[in-house]
Amino acid sequence: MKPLTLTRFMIEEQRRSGVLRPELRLLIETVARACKTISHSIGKGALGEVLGSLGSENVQGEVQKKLDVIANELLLEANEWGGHLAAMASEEMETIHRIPNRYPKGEYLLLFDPIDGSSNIDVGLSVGTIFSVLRAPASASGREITEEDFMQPGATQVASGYAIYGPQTLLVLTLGTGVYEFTLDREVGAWKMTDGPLKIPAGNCEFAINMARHKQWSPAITRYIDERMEGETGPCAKDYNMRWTGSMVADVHRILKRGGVFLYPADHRTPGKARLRLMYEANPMALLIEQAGGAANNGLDRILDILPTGLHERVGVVLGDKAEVETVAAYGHEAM
Ligand code: AHM
Ligand code: MG
Repeated sequence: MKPLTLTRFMIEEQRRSGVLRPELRLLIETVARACKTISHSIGKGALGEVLGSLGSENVQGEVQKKLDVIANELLLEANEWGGHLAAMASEEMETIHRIPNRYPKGEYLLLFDPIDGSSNIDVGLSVGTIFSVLRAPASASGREITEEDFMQPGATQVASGYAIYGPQTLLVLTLGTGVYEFTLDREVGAWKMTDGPLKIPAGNCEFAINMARHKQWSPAITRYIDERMEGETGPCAKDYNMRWTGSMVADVHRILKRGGVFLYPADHRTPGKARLRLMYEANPMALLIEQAGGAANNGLDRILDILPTGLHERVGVVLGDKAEVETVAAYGHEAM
């Protein structure tokens, strides 16, 4: 049987659920189209003069790569004129991007990390684009959208996903009814379903963490990792493997397909200090992971319940195999 295209999958989903609105379908199609263009630029590598840094810094004080800026512009341009969005926010921009007055406005809010795992760009390893879709609050109708309108817990996301630019270009998507994977068929330019609904395989003894940051870990995270490092003769009675790519999309994708757990804990020594961003990374990934039968917390509490207080807020992240993620939270609560 021929694989379903992304377009057909969403049209059938719209008929089946009666909940998926045509505007949301168009929005996802537009994001997916922009990801195709980003994939094309990344694929050219050094030949397309898209590698390297720009010499500028983003709002978080990180050096911007050329591709960070190219991908950000592509996503903004692609999504501005379609009429389904009220505003956008990006890891690369200080504040929100309102839809210009020359275009009609819709009810959705789009958030994205245009290139996640930027440190991998120049060495030709996997990077991705992560996105999250919220609905603008009803109270925002007829007035200008503000940052405050984005301050909604991740549980209210109506869709999230990522594109991963690796050996193949893949799109992994949830509309709140399971997680589906699409592969870009470069010859015809279409996204075709290649897996789904994805279910995280339970019991895979594998963790992904940046070990070099162990001084930042809380006693609970240290306990969790130490126990797993003890292997077969330790309390887990199993040998664990470690994997770390420095690219969240790649690490999360591996977990969705093969199981295991991903941890980027907050810095235990400084309240509020963490690496990953709640709204561009933690929330969209947490929705995908939960939809695939896994769990996601900040070391203690469910990520999707956190009420954001700022667009660029950072948060500790533990996600993947439900039993493992719950163990981390149990150790965290015990240590309090
Ligand atoms: P980025 O969006 O600026 O690329 O940063 C996020 C990335 C994640 O993809 C990854 O999990 C993490 O940063 C890697 O951090 P580290 O440099 O500590 O390995
Ligand atoms: Mg990122």
